[in-house]
Amino acid sequence: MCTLDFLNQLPKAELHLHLEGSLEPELMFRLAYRNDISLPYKDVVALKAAYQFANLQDFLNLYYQGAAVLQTEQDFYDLTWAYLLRCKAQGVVHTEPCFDPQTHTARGIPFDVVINGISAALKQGEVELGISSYLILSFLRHLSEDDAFKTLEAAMPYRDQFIAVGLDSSEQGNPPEKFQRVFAKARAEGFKAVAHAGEEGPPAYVWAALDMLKVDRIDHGIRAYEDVELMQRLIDEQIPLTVCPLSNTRLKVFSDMQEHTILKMLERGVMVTVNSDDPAYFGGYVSENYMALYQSLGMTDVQARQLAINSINASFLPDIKKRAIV
Ligand code: ES4
Ligand code: ZN
Repeated sequence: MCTLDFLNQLPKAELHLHLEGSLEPELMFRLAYRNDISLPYKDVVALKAAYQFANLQDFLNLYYQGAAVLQTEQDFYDLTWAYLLRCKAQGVVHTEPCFDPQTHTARGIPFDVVINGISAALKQGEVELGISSYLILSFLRHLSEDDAFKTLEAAMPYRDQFIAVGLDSSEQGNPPEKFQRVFAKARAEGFKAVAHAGEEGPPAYVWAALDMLKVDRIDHGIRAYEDVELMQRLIDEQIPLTVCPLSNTRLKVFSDMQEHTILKMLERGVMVTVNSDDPAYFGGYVSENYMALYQSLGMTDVQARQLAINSINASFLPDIKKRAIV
């Protein structure tokens, strides 16, 4: 069996995936045409050529521009369904994707259009593809906490359609503590919590996500490697990190995949997992992220299996469902 076949058949969970970041250029053009929106690129080739990023903000600018083609419930359905088909092809049996409601409500798209389109596809994915899922509602950290509170309030009538809140977008200068009260409110309402931290930001942001937001998982978290005490805490408390190798190299967090520390963290006993983040922009879905670790870091099959087991164990699935998979 070749490596890619081995990876694709390993039962995996994906725990860090922005649905808006799974918008492939071909679908972006199709939706732009369908909604009579003009894109500032003449074709898919020109758009893909623009996917050269010096840092996170560079990427976010294009990501928000691309998301503007999403207008109707059908658009959100089509986006989510296309992602689920990729999951099916790659052995992702459970997924916990996130979405950014504020990216859409700020453009006048009603909250219910966004969440109902996504939820319908996720439900269909369970029935037709056998892929279970829990949705995560992410707040944009470059906006105010007040805006996040309004978003949470708008989401409450749909509370059965998502399991957790998250925090994403521009990290530097927008520390976790800015969202301490809205995360406390969300947790009091029974939601789980995750947050991007230690992607570009310092280890202090990972500490703050744990101590002030009281998150269940850290998205990225790779810069925790710089802080000995923090590494020990992650190990002792088995706090999951949802790492995204291709994202980290495309956004220049690591200059080269050979510099990536994910396997060092794994060998130290950190609960790391492999995820694709924004696969349409970073060059691959979850299996391509595993492949990059084989090719650049000499990952073994034993390590790949452990990463897949970690992904199931770090999910929000109940223990009985975890045990049925691993
Ligand atoms: C994101 Cl890679 C990344 N980091 C922070 N926020 C994001 N939103 C979408 N992708
Ligand atoms: Zn992310």
